[in-house]
Amino acid sequence: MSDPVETIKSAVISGRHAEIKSLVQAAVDAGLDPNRIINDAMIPAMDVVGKDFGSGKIFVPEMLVSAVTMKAGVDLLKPLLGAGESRSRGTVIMATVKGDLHDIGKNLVTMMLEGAGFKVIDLGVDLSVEKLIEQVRAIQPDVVGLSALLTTTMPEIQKVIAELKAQGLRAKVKVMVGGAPVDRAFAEKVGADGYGANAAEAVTVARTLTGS
Ligand code: B1M
Repeated sequence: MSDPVETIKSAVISGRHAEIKSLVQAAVDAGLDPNRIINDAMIPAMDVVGKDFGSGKIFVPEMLVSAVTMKAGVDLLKPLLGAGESRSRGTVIMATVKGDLHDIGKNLVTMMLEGAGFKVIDLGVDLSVEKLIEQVRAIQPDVVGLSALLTTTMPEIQKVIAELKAQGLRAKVKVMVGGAPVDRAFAEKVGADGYGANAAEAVTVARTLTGS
């Protein structure tokens, strides 16, 4: 029998979106931990896809089909991951910054935070500084979570933090940042309150920031 982790990883890499739900369901039925399916199969698959794209082996359409395949698998797992705590640990708004359409990582962080008991308001992708500020005013979250996947969009994080300061909102909200090109040094440099290297770490950081 083939290893379900390897089978799912290979399905995401080759973008076999019609098959993914039945493969993931079979793995769940066989008792595989949903976190393992995401962490050991799907995320490493996207790393392979990224490397293949970077080396010119595949192009944007293939990368997109892999992303769609991963999303279909994650959607199936979502209810299983969200069965966590019932009391709210605080409110988080999540968004990818302006110019950035990569939302798989943000969606995973959102799911994990929800599973850990946070109320999460997902504002989607490509959020302008102005829109974010407007939402911070309206929602008054405990934490603003910003995700950036492109080196060209990372500076948007700094712009959001600067505007929060300029609008007198910085002391009222914690800022957590993440995304593949973002690291702790960058987070510190731009004055974020926390940095999560992955979705699980994001939960720990959010709990620390909210004291929950
Ligand atoms: Co794009 N892309 N892409 N892409 N893409 C990358 C990021 C790239 C590294 C690929 C490469 O060249 N090797 C490269 C960026 C290079 C750079 O900036 N230096 C790249 C490029 C160049 C582009 C385009 C410019 C390509 C083009 O059009 N020529 C274009 C830009 C579009 C735009 O945003 N304006 C583009 C487009 C796309 C698709 C639309 C086709 C698709 C995205 C679909 C979607 O998201 N709905 C796509 C994909 C799939 C990727 C790769 C292959 C995979 C990203 C991903 O989903 N990873 C990516 C290569 C790679 O990263 N290996 C690549 C899996 C995901 C679970 O990980 O998002 O890192 P990640 O999230 C992690 C952590 O980072 C962390 O937790 C998550 C879970 O563990 N995290 C946080 C994320 N956000 C967080 C927030 C937090 C805390 C933790 O707190 C708030």
